[in-house]
Amino acid sequence: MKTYTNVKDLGNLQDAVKEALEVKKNRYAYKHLGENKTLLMVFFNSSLRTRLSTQKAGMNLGMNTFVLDINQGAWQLETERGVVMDGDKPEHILEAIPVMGCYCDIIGVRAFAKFESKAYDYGETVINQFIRYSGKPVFSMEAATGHPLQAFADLITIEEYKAAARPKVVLTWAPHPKALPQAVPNSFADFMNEADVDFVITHPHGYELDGKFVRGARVEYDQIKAFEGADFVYAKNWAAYQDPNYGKILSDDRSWTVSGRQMALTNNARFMHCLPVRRNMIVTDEVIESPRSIVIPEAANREISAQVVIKRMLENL
Ligand code: AN0
Ligand code: CP
Repeated sequence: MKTYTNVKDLGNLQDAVKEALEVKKNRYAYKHLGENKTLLMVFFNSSLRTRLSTQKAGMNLGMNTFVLDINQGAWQLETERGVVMDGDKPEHILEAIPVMGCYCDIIGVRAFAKFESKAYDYGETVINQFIRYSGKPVFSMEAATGHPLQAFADLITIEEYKAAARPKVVLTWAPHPKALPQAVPNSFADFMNEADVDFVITHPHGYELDGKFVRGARVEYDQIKAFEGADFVYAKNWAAYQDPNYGKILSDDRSWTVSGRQMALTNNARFMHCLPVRRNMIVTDEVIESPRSIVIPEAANREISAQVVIKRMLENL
Protein backbone atom coordinates (compact mmCIF):
# COMPACT_ATOMS: atom_id res chain seq x y z
CA MET A 1 0.00 0.00 0.00
CA LYS A 2 1.38 3.43 -1.05
CA THR A 3 -1.44 5.71 0.04
CA TYR A 4 -4.37 5.39 2.40
CA THR A 5 -7.10 7.98 1.97
CA ASN A 6 -10.28 5.97 1.31
CA VAL A 7 -11.88 2.53 1.49
CA LYS A 8 -10.60 1.45 -1.94
CA ASP A 9 -6.99 1.62 -0.77
CA LEU A 10 -7.71 -1.42 1.45
CA GLY A 11 -8.62 -3.64 -1.50
CA ASN A 12 -10.90 -6.50 -0.41
CA LEU A 13 -12.62 -5.15 2.71
CA GLN A 14 -13.46 -8.53 4.24
CA ASP A 15 -9.81 -9.52 3.99
CA ALA A 16 -8.80 -6.25 5.64
CA VAL A 17 -11.17 -6.85 8.56
CA LYS A 18 -9.88 -10.41 8.89
CA GLU A 19 -6.32 -9.12 8.95
CA ALA A 20 -7.31 -6.57 11.60
CA LEU A 21 -8.78 -9.27 13.85
CA GLU A 22 -5.57 -11.32 13.41
CA VAL A 23 -3.40 -8.30 14.25
CA LYS A 24 -5.56 -7.60 17.30
CA LYS A 25 -4.97 -11.11 18.65
CA ASN A 26 -1.21 -10.87 18.20
CA ARG A 27 -0.23 -7.25 17.80
CA TYR A 28 3.47 -7.73 18.60
CA ALA A 29 4.03 -10.49 16.02
CA TYR A 30 5.18 -8.08 13.31
CA LYS A 31 7.90 -6.19 15.20
CA HIS A 32 10.58 -7.14 12.68
CA LEU A 33 8.74 -5.22 9.91
CA GLY A 34 9.48 -1.81 11.41
CA GLU A 35 13.06 -2.30 12.52
CA ASN A 36 15.08 0.85 11.68
CA LYS A 37 12.02 2.34 10.05
CA THR A 38 10.63 5.72 11.08
CA LEU A 39 7.03 6.92 11.18
CA LEU A 40 6.44 10.67 11.03
CA MET A 41 3.03 11.97 12.07
CA VAL A 42 2.27 15.53 10.96
CA PHE A 43 -0.59 17.36 12.66
CA PHE A 44 -2.12 20.60 11.39
CA ASN A 45 -4.95 20.11 13.95
CA SER A 46 -5.47 18.82 17.48
CA SER A 47 -5.85 15.15 18.33
CA LEU A 48 -5.99 12.76 21.27
CA ARG A 49 -6.91 9.35 19.83
CA THR A 50 -5.16 9.57 16.47
CA ARG A 51 -1.96 10.85 18.03
CA LEU A 52 -1.77 8.07 20.62
CA SER A 53 -3.25 5.12 18.71
CA THR A 54 -1.18 5.68 15.58
CA GLN A 55 2.06 6.05 17.55
CA LYS A 56 1.15 2.91 19.46
CA ALA A 57 0.52 1.08 16.18
CA GLY A 58 3.94 2.15 14.90
CA MET A 59 5.59 1.01 18.14
CA ASN A 60 3.79 -2.36 17.98
CA LEU A 61 5.42 -2.78 14.56
CA GLY A 62 8.88 -1.98 15.94
CA MET A 63 9.10 1.48 14.35
CA ASN A 64 10.54 4.68 15.68
CA THR A 65 7.78 7.27 15.74
CA PHE A 66 7.84 11.04 15.99
CA VAL A 67 5.20 13.72 15.87
CA LEU A 68 5.34 17.19 14.35
CA ASP A 69 2.72 19.74 15.36
CA ILE A 70 2.74 22.32 12.61
CA ASN A 71 1.05 24.98 14.69
CA GLN A 72 3.12 24.49 17.84
CA GLY A 73 6.87 24.78 17.42
CA ALA A 74 7.24 24.20 13.67
CA TRP A 75 7.33 27.07 11.16
CA GLN A 76 3.92 28.12 9.94
CA LEU A 77 3.52 26.80 6.41
CA GLU A 78 2.22 28.57 3.34
CA THR A 79 0.18 26.06 1.36
CA GLU A 80 -0.84 28.10 -1.72
CA ARG A 81 1.56 28.12 -4.65
CA GLY A 82 2.38 31.46 -6.28
CA VAL A 83 1.85 33.60 -3.16
CA VAL A 84 4.30 36.45 -2.41
CA MET A 85 5.31 35.31 1.06
CA ASP A 86 5.37 38.68 2.81
CA GLY A 87 2.90 37.59 5.53
CA ASP A 88 3.30 35.61 8.75
CA LYS A 89 4.31 32.27 7.19
CA PRO A 90 8.10 31.80 6.88
CA GLU A 91 8.16 28.45 5.03
CA HIS A 92 6.40 26.97 2.03
CA ILE A 93 4.89 23.50 2.18
CA LEU A 94 6.62 22.66 -1.13
CA GLU A 95 10.02 22.75 0.63
CA ALA A 96 8.75 21.48 3.99
CA ILE A 97 7.20 18.29 2.58
CA PRO A 98 10.26 16.88 0.76
CA VAL A 99 12.40 17.82 3.77
CA MET A 100 10.06 15.85 6.07
CA GLY A 101 10.28 12.98 3.58
CA CYS A 102 14.08 12.88 4.06
CA TYR A 103 13.77 11.91 7.72
CA CYS A 104 11.23 9.10 7.65
CA ASP A 105 9.87 6.07 5.80
CA ILE A 106 6.11 6.58 6.20
CA ILE A 107 4.10 9.78 6.82
CA GLY A 108 0.70 10.24 8.46
CA VAL A 109 -1.04 13.59 7.89
CA ARG A 110 -3.87 15.33 9.72
CA ALA A 111 -5.18 18.37 7.84
CA PHE A 112 -8.87 19.22 8.40
CA ALA A 113 -11.13 21.07 6.01
CA LYS A 114 -10.67 24.80 6.52
CA PHE A 115 -14.09 25.79 5.14
CA GLU A 116 -12.52 28.70 3.25
CA SER A 117 -12.95 27.11 -0.16
CA LYS A 118 -14.89 23.98 -1.04
CA ALA A 119 -12.66 23.39 -4.08
CA TYR A 120 -9.51 23.58 -1.90
CA ASP A 121 -10.99 21.22 0.74
CA TYR A 122 -12.62 18.72 -1.64
CA GLY A 123 -9.52 18.78 -3.86
CA GLU A 124 -7.66 17.42 -0.77
CA THR A 125 -4.99 20.01 -1.53
CA VAL A 126 -2.82 19.45 1.55
CA ILE A 127 -2.65 15.64 1.72
CA ASN A 128 -2.29 15.40 -2.05
CA GLN A 129 0.80 17.61 -1.84
CA PHE A 130 2.26 15.19 0.72
CA ILE A 131 1.49 12.28 -1.60
CA ARG A 132 3.05 14.07 -4.54
CA TYR A 133 6.13 15.68 -3.00
CA SER A 134 7.24 13.60 0.01
CA GLY A 135 8.46 10.58 -1.94
CA LYS A 136 7.06 8.37 0.86
CA PRO A 137 3.90 6.37 1.49
CA VAL A 138 1.30 8.71 3.02
CA PHE A 139 -1.80 7.91 5.05
CA SER A 140 -4.63 10.12 6.19
CA MET A 141 -5.06 10.78 9.90
CA GLU A 142 -8.18 12.82 8.93
CA ALA A 143 -7.80 14.95 5.86
CA ALA A 144 -10.28 17.49 4.50
CA THR A 145 -12.88 15.04 3.20
CA GLY A 146 -12.18 11.73 4.93
CA HIS A 147 -11.10 9.98 8.11
CA PRO A 148 -10.46 6.43 6.86
CA LEU A 149 -8.57 5.18 9.94
CA GLN A 150 -11.67 6.04 11.97
CA ALA A 151 -14.08 4.39 9.54
CA PHE A 152 -11.95 1.24 9.37
CA ALA A 153 -11.90 1.06 13.18
CA ASP A 154 -15.68 1.58 13.15
CA LEU A 155 -16.15 -1.32 10.75
CA ILE A 156 -13.92 -3.59 12.86
CA THR A 157 -16.03 -2.63 15.91
CA ILE A 158 -19.31 -3.36 14.11
CA GLU A 159 -17.90 -6.72 13.04
CA GLU A 160 -17.04 -7.54 16.67
CA TYR A 161 -20.37 -6.45 18.15
CA LYS A 162 -22.93 -7.38 15.51
CA ALA A 163 -25.56 -9.97 16.47
CA ALA A 164 -27.27 -10.21 13.06
CA ALA A 165 -25.45 -11.26 9.89
CA ARG A 166 -26.53 -8.04 8.16
CA PRO A 167 -27.09 -5.40 10.86
CA LYS A 168 -28.97 -2.14 10.33
CA VAL A 169 -26.54 0.75 10.80
CA VAL A 170 -27.85 4.31 11.15
CA LEU A 171 -25.63 7.35 10.74
CA THR A 172 -27.39 10.28 12.40
CA TRP A 173 -26.53 13.96 12.34
CA ALA A 174 -26.71 15.63 15.76
CA PRO A 175 -26.36 19.28 16.83
CA HIS A 176 -23.06 20.95 17.76
CA PRO A 177 -22.10 24.56 18.52
CA LYS A 178 -19.17 24.72 16.07
CA ALA A 179 -19.00 23.93 12.35
CA LEU A 180 -17.34 20.52 11.93
CA PRO A 181 -15.96 18.88 8.78
CA GLN A 182 -17.78 16.15 6.84
CA ALA A 183 -14.69 13.91 6.94
CA VAL A 184 -15.99 11.44 9.54
CA PRO A 185 -19.49 10.93 8.03
CA ASN A 186 -18.01 10.83 4.51
CA SER A 187 -15.62 8.01 5.38
CA PHE A 188 -18.20 6.19 7.49
CA ALA A 189 -20.55 6.19 4.48
CA ASP A 190 -17.68 5.21 2.18
CA PHE A 191 -17.03 2.11 4.32
CA MET A 192 -20.63 1.18 5.16
CA ASN A 193 -21.54 1.26 1.47
CA GLU A 194 -18.90 -1.42 0.87
CA ALA A 195 -19.75 -3.49 3.97
CA ASP A 196 -22.48 -6.09 4.37
CA VAL A 197 -24.88 -3.88 6.35
CA ASP A 198 -28.27 -2.19 5.86
CA PHE A 199 -27.09 1.42 5.88
CA VAL A 200 -29.31 4.46 6.51
CA ILE A 201 -28.26 8.12 6.82
CA THR A 202 -30.51 10.58 8.64
CA HIS A 203 -30.11 14.35 8.92
CA PRO A 204 -32.18 17.53 8.65
CA HIS A 205 -32.77 19.03 5.19
CA GLY A 206 -29.73 20.92 3.95
CA TYR A 207 -27.15 18.53 5.44
CA GLU A 208 -26.90 16.27 2.38
CA LEU A 209 -23.37 14.89 2.02
CA ASP A 210 -21.34 14.59 -1.19
CA GLY A 211 -22.95 11.99 -3.47
CA LYS A 212 -19.51 10.48 -4.03
CA PHE A 213 -19.72 9.11 -0.46
CA VAL A 214 -23.49 8.63 -0.08
CA ARG A 215 -23.75 6.57 -3.31
CA GLY A 216 -26.76 4.24 -3.04
CA ALA A 217 -27.34 4.65 0.72
CA ARG A 218 -30.89 5.36 1.92
CA VAL A 219 -31.31 8.93 3.17
CA GLU A 220 -34.19 9.39 5.63
CA TYR A 221 -35.04 12.92 6.84
CA ASP A 222 -37.23 11.63 9.68
CA GLN A 223 -34.82 10.59 12.44
CA ILE A 224 -37.50 8.60 14.24
CA LYS A 225 -38.23 6.49 11.16
CA ALA A 226 -34.52 5.96 10.55
CA PHE A 227 -33.94 4.65 14.09
CA GLU A 228 -36.65 1.96 13.92
CA GLY A 229 -35.03 -1.46 14.27
CA ALA A 230 -31.46 -0.11 14.18
CA ASP A 231 -28.69 -2.40 15.47
CA PHE A 232 -26.05 0.35 15.51
CA VAL A 233 -26.53 4.10 15.92
CA TYR A 234 -23.56 6.18 14.80
CA ALA A 235 -23.91 9.84 15.80
CA LYS A 236 -21.89 12.71 14.35
CA ASN A 237 -22.26 16.37 13.67
CA TRP A 238 -21.19 17.93 10.41
CA ALA A 239 -21.60 21.33 8.79
CA ALA A 240 -23.45 21.76 5.51
CA TYR A 241 -21.77 20.47 2.36
CA GLN A 242 -24.15 21.76 -0.31
CA ASP A 243 -23.77 25.21 -1.90
CA PRO A 244 -24.35 27.99 -1.07
CA ASN A 245 -24.09 26.87 2.58
CA TYR A 246 -20.78 24.97 2.50
CA GLY A 247 -19.24 24.96 5.99
CA LYS A 248 -22.27 26.59 7.65
CA ILE A 249 -24.41 25.52 10.60
CA LEU A 250 -28.03 25.34 9.44
CA SER A 251 -29.70 23.80 12.49
CA ASP A 252 -29.27 23.66 16.25
CA ASP A 253 -32.34 21.49 16.73
CA ARG A 254 -31.78 19.64 20.03
CA SER A 255 -34.54 17.18 19.21
CA TRP A 256 -31.79 15.47 17.11
CA THR A 257 -29.61 14.91 20.21
CA VAL A 258 -29.46 11.12 20.65
CA SER A 259 -31.36 10.24 23.83
CA GLY A 260 -33.26 7.34 25.36
CA ARG A 261 -36.33 8.56 23.47
CA GLN A 262 -34.85 7.59 20.07
CA MET A 263 -32.82 4.61 21.35
CA ALA A 264 -36.07 3.03 22.60
CA LEU A 265 -37.17 2.65 18.95
CA THR A 266 -34.11 0.61 17.99
CA ASN A 267 -33.33 -3.08 18.18
CA ASN A 268 -31.50 -2.41 21.48
CA ALA A 269 -28.87 -0.68 19.34
CA ARG A 270 -25.23 -0.17 20.17
CA PHE A 271 -24.26 3.50 20.35
CA MET A 272 -21.13 4.67 18.51
CA HIS A 273 -19.26 7.97 18.12
CA CYS A 274 -15.71 8.64 16.95
CA LEU A 275 -15.01 11.01 19.90
CA PRO A 276 -14.35 13.71 21.01
CA VAL A 277 -18.07 14.13 21.78
CA ARG A 278 -19.97 16.98 23.40
CA ARG A 279 -22.34 15.40 25.88
CA ASN A 280 -25.95 16.56 25.89
CA MET A 281 -25.44 18.16 22.47
CA ILE A 282 -24.68 15.05 20.39
CA VAL A 283 -25.77 12.41 22.92
CA THR A 284 -27.19 12.39 26.42
CA ASP A 285 -25.15 11.25 29.44
CA GLU A 286 -27.61 8.41 29.86
CA VAL A 287 -27.02 6.96 26.37
CA ILE A 288 -23.24 7.35 26.25
CA GLU A 289 -22.89 5.83 29.73
CA SER A 290 -25.31 2.98 29.04
CA PRO A 291 -24.08 -0.62 28.62
CA ARG A 292 -25.05 -0.36 24.92
CA SER A 293 -22.48 2.36 24.31
CA ILE A 294 -19.31 1.03 22.64
CA VAL A 295 -17.42 4.30 22.19
CA ILE A 296 -14.42 3.08 24.21
CA PRO A 297 -13.84 -0.25 22.39
CA GLU A 298 -14.41 1.73 19.18
CA ALA A 299 -11.57 4.10 20.14
CA ALA A 300 -9.40 1.12 21.16
CA ASN A 301 -9.77 -0.25 17.62
CA ARG A 302 -8.05 2.86 16.24
CA GLU A 303 -4.77 1.20 17.24
CA ILE A 304 -5.71 -1.83 15.16
CA SER A 305 -6.87 0.01 12.04
CA ALA A 306 -3.67 2.09 12.08
CA GLN A 307 -1.55 -1.01 12.59
CA VAL A 308 -3.05 -2.77 9.55
CA VAL A 309 -2.44 0.28 7.35
CA ILE A 310 1.13 0.87 8.54
CA LYS A 311 1.90 -2.85 8.38
CA ARG A 312 0.77 -3.00 4.76
CA MET A 313 2.90 0.05 3.95
CA LEU A 314 5.95 -1.51 5.63
CA GLU A 315 5.41 -4.74 3.71
CA ASN A 316 5.49 -2.71 0.50
CA LEU A 317 8.53 -0.48 1.20
C1 AN0 B 1 -13.26 16.65 14.43
C2 AN0 B 1 -14.24 16.43 13.29
O1 AN0 B 1 -15.44 16.47 13.50
O2 AN0 B 1 -13.79 16.20 12.15
C3 AN0 B 1 -12.45 15.41 14.69
C4 AN0 B 1 -13.21 14.15 14.89
C5 AN0 B 1 -12.34 12.95 14.95
N1 AN0 B 1 -13.97 16.98 15.64
C6 AN0 B 1 -13.84 18.15 16.26
O3 AN0 B 1 -13.15 19.03 15.78
C7 AN0 B 1 -14.57 18.34 17.55
N1 CP C 1 -11.56 10.12 16.65
C1 CP C 1 -10.43 10.84 16.50
O1 CP C 1 -9.82 10.91 15.42
O2 CP C 1 -10.03 11.50 17.63
P1 CP C 1 -8.87 12.57 17.76
O3 CP C 1 -9.34 13.81 17.01
O4 CP C 1 -8.72 12.81 19.22
O5 CP C 1 -7.63 12.04 17.13
